[in-house]
Amino acid sequence: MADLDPGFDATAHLQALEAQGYTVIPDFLTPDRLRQVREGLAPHLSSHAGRNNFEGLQTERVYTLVGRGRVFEDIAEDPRVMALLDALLQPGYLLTASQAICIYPGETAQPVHHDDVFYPLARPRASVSLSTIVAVDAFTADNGCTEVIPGSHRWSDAEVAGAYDGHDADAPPPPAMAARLVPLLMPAGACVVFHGTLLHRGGANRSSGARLAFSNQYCQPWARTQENFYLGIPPNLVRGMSPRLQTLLGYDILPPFMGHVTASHPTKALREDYRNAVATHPRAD
Ligand SMILES: O=C(O)CCC(=O)C(=O)O
Repeated sequence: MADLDPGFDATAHLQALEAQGYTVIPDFLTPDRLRQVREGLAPHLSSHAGRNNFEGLQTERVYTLVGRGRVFEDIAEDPRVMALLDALLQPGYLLTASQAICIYPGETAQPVHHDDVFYPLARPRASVSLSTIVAVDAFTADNGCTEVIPGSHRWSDAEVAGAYDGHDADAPPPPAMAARLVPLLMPAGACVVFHGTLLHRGGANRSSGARLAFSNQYCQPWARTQENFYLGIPPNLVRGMSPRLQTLLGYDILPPFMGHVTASHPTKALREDYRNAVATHPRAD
């Protein structure tokens, strides 16, 4: 993992996260990194669309992004994001989702939601996850930029009622809730980091160009992840990843013994000579 830039003011970002539920790192990706991201994504785009109003019928998502190239591996363990997560999540936190989101012209606004809605824990509460969204195209007022409700990370269950809860992706948000959304206008390369409890949505794309972004999301080490990376990323790929990234993907023990593989450390299962202990089962071939 690269070293933490000494100019990065983690304290100021943590204060913003505490106060408003989100913070923006404006210079997150260099122009060269942005170029690598575009090149890495190009082969996976222009082939499909979302399946419902949440994924976006005029939106293209590329899941399991972290497994699709070295540049995405590096970004998933960016030291600035890690510094913020180290302060907000327990050691051993996990990558829970990693996807590109390309919102095409004509897309309507996504349902207002918060990203850790599927953990059945009463609000207000601490977030179980934190999300990042990186603008690959600049986020403008009309191209589908992310919209957030500042301070909503503190809202109670009653206050978030009417937001998307995983059931009806076509239901509009309560007008009073929608009125509080503010657009995140960000230059290409900027990254917003926000609490999993913060209400937000992808905006409508009323422009003539696509809005490309990607999102890595991280959760507490005891929470179930959205993406099943054990099956989604072949073990021979994970074997070549950094120890830090392997931990983010769940190849580590949460003390005292969560995550063991037949009583062994999970990285042993990544070794080329690993022999699965139940491989003698007649149905294992
Ligand atoms: O694309 C965006 O700006 C937001 C997407 C989002 O919040 C989601 O898909 O969960």
